[in-house]
Amino acid sequence: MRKQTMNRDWIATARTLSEALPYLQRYTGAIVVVKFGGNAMGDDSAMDEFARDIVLMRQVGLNPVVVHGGGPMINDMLARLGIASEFVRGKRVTDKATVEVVEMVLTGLVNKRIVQAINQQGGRGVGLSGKDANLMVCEPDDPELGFVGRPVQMNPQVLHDLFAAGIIPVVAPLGTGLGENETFNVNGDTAAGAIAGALRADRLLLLTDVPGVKNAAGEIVTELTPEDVTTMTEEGVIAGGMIPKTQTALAAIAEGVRGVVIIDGRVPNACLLELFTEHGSGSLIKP
Ligand code: X2W
Repeated sequence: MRKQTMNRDWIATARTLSEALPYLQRYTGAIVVVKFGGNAMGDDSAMDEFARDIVLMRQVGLNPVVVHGGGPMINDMLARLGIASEFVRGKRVTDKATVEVVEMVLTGLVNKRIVQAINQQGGRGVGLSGKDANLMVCEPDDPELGFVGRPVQMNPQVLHDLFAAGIIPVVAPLGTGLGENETFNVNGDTAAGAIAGALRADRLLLLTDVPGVKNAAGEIVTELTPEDVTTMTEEGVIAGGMIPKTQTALAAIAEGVRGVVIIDGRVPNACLLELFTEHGSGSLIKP
């Protein structure tokens, strides 16, 4: 039954949709890579809301790709199995036993949870990892880190094929090697940057649990250039956990990604706010 009452909320909803038109037009056909980190995942309702935003993007003519992490979920499973784990410069030291757990947790549990959430919202999500169709071929990143991979060869055709079929690809950050039977654990941000670069994506959205890049006064900077990022990093204003994100952004832009946005995935409808409103959200890094 259609409701006939006209209150402020409904009028505002219609207005929001109407105001989104130029943004919808701007992004038609655009490739948007969304990095969904383990810390941004939250509970079931946050997962459903994220999935709904992704399905909406696809519905209005964008080509979204989800690249996920799952560090906290890997930590939980390693603890249950009694396997100790440590991080060096933000990356997990990954021996043979650890890489098996990483692959099982990311491609098994986390990937399928996201795929299921997308499908429950009426999308067609299909999960894959960097091994599928040789999407992400890696070399060892650093001998100290064991089976941590650095993407050296990307084969993104499979993603274009999935876009053409109306499918939303959901990618777990595992890579295959140049040798036989190698499996590499790739940092989720690194994987998202490499995939966005290979696709020459219009946008890479890095969903995290902080509101964006802060300046020396502690205020969020809404727009910055790669040069600003370099200066702010040299000055120590960009520091700690933000460095891997901004470095991923710079690498992705160097490969032809048109803009990278660091946003707070905990904000409701963070992706929609960024793409379809004047307001935007987080920090946009763009040449
Ligand atoms: C990460 C992969 C998962 C990830 C790990 O083992 O935790 C490396 O550190 P978040 O949730 O995005 O942090 N890989 C090499 O990146 O998860």
